[in-house]
Amino acid sequence: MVAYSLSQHKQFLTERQESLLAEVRLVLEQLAQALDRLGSGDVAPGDMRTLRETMQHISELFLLVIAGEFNSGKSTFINALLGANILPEGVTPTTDRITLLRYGDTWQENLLEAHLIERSYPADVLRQLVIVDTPGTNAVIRRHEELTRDFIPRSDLVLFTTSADRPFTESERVFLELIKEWGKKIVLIVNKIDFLDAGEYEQVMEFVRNHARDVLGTVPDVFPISARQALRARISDDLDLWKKSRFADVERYIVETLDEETRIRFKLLSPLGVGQHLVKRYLLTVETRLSTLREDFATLTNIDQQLDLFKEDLNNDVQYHLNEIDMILRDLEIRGNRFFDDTIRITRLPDLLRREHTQELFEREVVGDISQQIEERVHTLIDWMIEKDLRLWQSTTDYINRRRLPQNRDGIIGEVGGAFEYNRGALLDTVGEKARRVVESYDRDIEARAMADDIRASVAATAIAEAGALGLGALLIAIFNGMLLDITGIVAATVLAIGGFYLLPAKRRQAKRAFTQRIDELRVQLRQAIQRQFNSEVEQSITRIREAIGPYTRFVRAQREHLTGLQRELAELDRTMQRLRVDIET
Ligand SMILES: Nc1nc2c(ncn2[C@@H]2O[C@H](COP(=O)(O)OP(=O)(O)O)[C@@H](O)[C@H]2O)c(=O)[nH]1
Ligand SMILES: [Mg+2]
Repeated sequence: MVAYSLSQHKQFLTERQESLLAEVRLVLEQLAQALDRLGSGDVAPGDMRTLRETMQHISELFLLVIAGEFNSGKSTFINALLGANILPEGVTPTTDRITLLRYGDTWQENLLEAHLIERSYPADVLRQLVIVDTPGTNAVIRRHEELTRDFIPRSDLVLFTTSADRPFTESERVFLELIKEWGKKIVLIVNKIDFLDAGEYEQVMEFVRNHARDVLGTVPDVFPISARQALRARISDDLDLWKKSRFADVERYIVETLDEETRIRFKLLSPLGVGQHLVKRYLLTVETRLSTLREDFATLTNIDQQLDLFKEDLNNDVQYHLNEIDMILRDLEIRGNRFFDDTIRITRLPDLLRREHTQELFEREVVGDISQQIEERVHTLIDWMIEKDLRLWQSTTDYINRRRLPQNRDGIIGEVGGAFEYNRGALLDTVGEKARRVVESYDRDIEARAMADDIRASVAATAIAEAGALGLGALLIAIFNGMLLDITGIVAATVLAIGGFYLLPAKRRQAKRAFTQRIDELRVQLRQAIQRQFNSEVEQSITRIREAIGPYTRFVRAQREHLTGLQRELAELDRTMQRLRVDIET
């Protein structure tokens, strides 16, 4: 096998071509790395293979690919070009393989891949290029279409044949679009013009040009020919028929226009076309994912805002209820002072001496149901908080579930969705499931009891240490008893010595002052304890929700960073390739 290639032609490459070649290699290498980073499950294996093949292919001989619908005359065209019946022609699609024709001193045949055969033949035109015969596009024989399609990225120039008797079919249009997507140079061949009279000929050419412009954006070189006439003319040396075949133009194009310099230029452009096509494709993947992530992020922001709102709401409510508790304590203070005014008097001396009776009075008139009143307030808060906590879990579950709904995955499942969509889906399933279970098993009573216990313990531990587990009423009575002892001591003294009388008003004042002071302390301590406890309950509840959705949050953050980086990188590669393209073209 004689291999002519860009690298083996190195002595013919100018310094500039050398450096462009190095740049093309580098940018493709960078693209391969970027696609690797996108994740193995996220890049279609075919695309990775195509990229690798393209990189290898840079150093191979110029590849001229003949594509077009089955029976449009591709094989006949190549035979005419080589001047011999090298390839089988026929109206039935007999071969489902691609044939590579290379220069060789002798006729040889090698099977390269399952559907790729290589033949050598001593035709001069093959010294410069490898000509590829494809089975063609054919809606009926899918396999042919696949084979041809997979081969397109490797080509450096595509000669696209359409048959003049059925020019530009729908499947040809689709196929041309594909060739264009890979950034390939295209030349159009309108074959079998021997079928047409002059009028038809103009019509067909007009039709082909218009459609080519629609699909490609520009009108490519179009060569109307009769391959069959050209082949016959070649074999029988029939000059008239040769002229009729109009084959000379296309041959000149291949042999002369496609000179060494042009071939090198196309050869350098070809991998860029592949690279840019892949960049576009995966930029789209990245963008689709980023837009999914943007919505995910919005969902997380919503959940966050809810949590903040919950905190704020609860804080307001706690303040309100604390003020109410203040009022209760203020009333207590007023009642207490009145009680001291009423009871610490000479006229009440007999009562004062009956301590138990006085204590009962104090309990009834001053203490009353103050414990229950305060507890009620606290319970209202607890109930509010439990309700709100449950509702937070419910709406979090709803938010998560909305992100797992199948319609959110539309258009991104399958090839493009890849590992990203799979991981994201699995994650949302787990997180959503967990949140749902919390909601389902939420027991308000148990939660409320636990919270009440916490608050009681906290109040007992910090606010009113003396009270221990006795509760507020008991505490107040204990305080009162302390004062009462003091006062009864005075009362006893009063009975024994006249001088004690004068002490009584002072003692009353002192008792009132002390009582007020104790109530103030109580108020401050209660306020602090309740506030602290509720704050910590809110934090706990928020932390629990944050932890539950944590894996999702982390996924969204990490992926967003990762994909934003890749997006920048791919866009940069695209710019580099665009610049290289311009460099090569000029
Ligand atoms: N009339 C006419 N028939 C042609 C021409 N070129 C090829 N054919 C015939 O069209 C059929 C298909 O040709 P072939 O080269 O096998 O087409 P392929 O399937 O595209 O390779 C064969 O019978 C050829 O003889 C042409 O220029 N004019
Ligand atoms: Mg054929």
